[in-house]
Amino acid sequence: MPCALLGDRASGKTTFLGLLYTAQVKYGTGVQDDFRFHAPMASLNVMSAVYEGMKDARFPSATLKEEITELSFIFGYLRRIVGKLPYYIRQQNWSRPFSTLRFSAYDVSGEDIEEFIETGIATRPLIQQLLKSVVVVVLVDCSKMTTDIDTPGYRKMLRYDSTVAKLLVAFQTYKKQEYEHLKDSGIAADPPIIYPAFVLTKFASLRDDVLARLGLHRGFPGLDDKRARRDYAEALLRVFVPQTLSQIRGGKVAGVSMDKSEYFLSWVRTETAEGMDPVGQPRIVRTGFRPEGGGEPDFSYDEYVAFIEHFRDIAHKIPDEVLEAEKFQARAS
Ligand SMILES: Nc1nc2c(ncn2[C@@H]2O[C@H](COP(=O)(O)OP(=O)(O)O)[C@@H](O)[C@H]2O)c(=O)[nH]1
Ligand SMILES: [Mg+2]
Repeated sequence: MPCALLGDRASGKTTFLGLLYTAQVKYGTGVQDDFRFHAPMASLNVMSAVYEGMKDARFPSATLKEEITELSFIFGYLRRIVGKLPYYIRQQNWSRPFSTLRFSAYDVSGEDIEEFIETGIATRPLIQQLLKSVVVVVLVDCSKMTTDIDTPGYRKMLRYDSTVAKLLVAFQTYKKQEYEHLKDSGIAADPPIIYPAFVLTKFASLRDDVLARLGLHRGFPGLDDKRARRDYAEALLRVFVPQTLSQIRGGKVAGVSMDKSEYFLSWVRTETAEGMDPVGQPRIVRTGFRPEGGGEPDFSYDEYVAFIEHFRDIAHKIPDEVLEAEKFQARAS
């Protein structure tokens, strides 16, 4: 299943992928034998390089231009029925008994997407691939959240919001057309659903005056209280990405519905020089650090595990009709 990870430039996409890789290494080597993480060589190299850098207290250097290599990865979740299959079959090919989600990261401020938003014409392969996505994860950069609406960061946030909202409408319109094609060719399909999620990146950079203005306390609610998490996250998103939030909360467009969204945090603990504004790149705080190496970045590990687990249900739920649609697309092109 194609899935999209949308982020603005410097919103923390590369860092997110590096942390996801880190979390997955830790999680996957634990008792979790029913989860698989897979990535093309180029992406895996980037993610593990980011991880190695973080073990050295460094963030990835900011991406100034569009990413040359496309970053992507696959989540695989063991299907429940597989328990009944003999061991030797299970061993044959992991992609079969696993439900998989194929994520690609997109720089929303990149040329291809800008052109698509202006013209509405989806000729570029990247855009066609993007529109096929069934899952949409929107990264929102908390360091750009400010009560001062006269800043470049705030203006960038508004522009990002408008672009993502337009993309969401385009997803729905595309899904609707795909559904009509299927029906016309005699394939019985359920009305399409899009599965959205938000990741609040650089959460530790969220400013106290922003929280105070919105009447929010400092701590984000824990993973066991989904409702409180949604309320907290939406209080922020309603102010900083209002159009995107209303697309996601707005229900159906062109008969295509949005599933209930989930909200996740990403943060990395950084060293702060007391009484001074940090100069240059912040240094990452590590746990279990030893001078000879081996420290791990201190980050929101539990949130990443929750992110991985959230998509388990979705991966199993995505109906076979979507697979049919993929086959249909393959034949048509
Ligand atoms: N303090 C803090 N800074 C972050 C975090 N994530 C990213 N950054 C900063 O934001 C910059 C851009 O992040 P990056 O992941 O490269 O963004 P991308 O352009 O969307 O791939 C990094 O160089 C860091 O300085 C975070 O969790 N905390
Ligand atoms: Mg990047």
